[in-house]
Amino acid sequence: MALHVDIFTLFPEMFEGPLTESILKRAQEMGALSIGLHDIRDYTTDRHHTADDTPYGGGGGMVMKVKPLVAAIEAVVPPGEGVPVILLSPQGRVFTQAVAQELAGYGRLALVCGHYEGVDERVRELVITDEISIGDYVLTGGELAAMVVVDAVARLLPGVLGDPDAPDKDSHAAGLLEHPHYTRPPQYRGLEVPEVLLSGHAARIDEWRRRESIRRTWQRRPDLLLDAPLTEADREFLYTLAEEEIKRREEATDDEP
Ligand code: 4FV
Repeated sequence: MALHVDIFTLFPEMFEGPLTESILKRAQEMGALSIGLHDIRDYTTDRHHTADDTPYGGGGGMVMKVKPLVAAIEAVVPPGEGVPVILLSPQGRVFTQAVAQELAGYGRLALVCGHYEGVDERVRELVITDEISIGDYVLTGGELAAMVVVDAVARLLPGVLGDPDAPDKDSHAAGLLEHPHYTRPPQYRGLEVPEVLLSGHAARIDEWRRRESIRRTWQRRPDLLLDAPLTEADREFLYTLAEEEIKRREEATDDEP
């Protein structure tokens, strides 16, 4: 199913590069993805095209005005069709591969990019149906977050990635981090490509990749292992990693004076 994404922003030109290169460009050319860029300032009614104002209650910074934003969204997003209207903000639910897969199931999405201190709260009450954060840090605007969401969702659309199975092999797609990748040359500065990858033995290669995914997840994101779908063989391998770690620590304490 093709996906149409409307993006509401005060800086539409920021989207030039990311949406007009590489995979996102091809996704649009092949009709899997279409983007509507909407300048919120076009929906202001005063001659200065004012889209932000000082906060009630004082305090520094500016707040995006409710009227231009609501006018823009109501002019573009058809009401009652269940189109998610997503505000990008640090207060949103955290964006993950699972959320990307969820959003890739829609035919239409609307992304709202805040700026300055944020948007007037009545925007949330009147038109926002969902709120997403790309991480626990503060950006200057929601534009980069919107690009991240469009990129992660677009590559899940049928036919966008050359290898249709690629999304299923993604880091996080299977709840684990991805295994190491290698390509030519077979040796570089004395570093060899693991023999198994040159063996042509598909089953042994898959087993090696599964183990390396588990090893990397154990080393870097053990928290992911709690929810990852693991086979009995995966658990067996994890126990060996845990035993190795325990032995390593025991030896480390033995060596201490
Ligand atoms: C953000 C995030 C984010 C907050 C104030 C824009 C900024 C400014 N958006 N994930 N993290 N937004 O920091 O999505 O309005």
